Amino acid sequence: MYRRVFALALGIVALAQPALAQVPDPAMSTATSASGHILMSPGGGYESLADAGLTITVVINDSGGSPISGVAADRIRLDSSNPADLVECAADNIADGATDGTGTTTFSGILFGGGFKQGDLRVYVDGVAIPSVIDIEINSPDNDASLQVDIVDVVNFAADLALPTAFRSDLWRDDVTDIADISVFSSFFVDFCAP
Ligand SMILES: [Ca+2]
Ligand SMILES: [Ca+2]
Repeated sequence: MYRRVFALALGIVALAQPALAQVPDPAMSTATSASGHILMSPGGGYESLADAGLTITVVINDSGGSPISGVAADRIRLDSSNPADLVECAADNIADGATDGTGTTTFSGILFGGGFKQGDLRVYVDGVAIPSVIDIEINSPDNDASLQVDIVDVVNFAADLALPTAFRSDLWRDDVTDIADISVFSSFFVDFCAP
């Protein structure tokens, strides 16, 4: 009887070990991309990360540094190092797909949401940040991150036009807030998250 219980216990340990080895360890994982700027809007910016040359490559490893395949896309999210800076539409700004046999996935799509952050983004796995700094600047016509481009954003945008440079409203990113930014803002007015 005792021998059978012991054998059963060994079997449980043997089953448990591979599962433990497959827990993502953000500190052992990496996220890399080129530096640059991209516009985000609740209904989607006008270009994808890939089109902007800013595809983010993520490699997810366990605590031993071994890659983990099959980590679902919705467990891997892109956000600011201070998540309050950017507000994403529900279920958006997740990885392109699950990690492959080398633990790798990418972010290459259009971003959906509001707010602004001048670089210092992170990729989060199960809510924990990978330490790698993603140097991508994001701003949005939804400058107050309410997930709707409305009159509040117009007031903020108009105030910024009086300033020589205001990253929040430099939507056509060239270090100047001018007619080009007005054109971009106007094209996204009343934009909102897809239901
Ligand atoms: Ca808004
Ligand atoms: Ca500009």
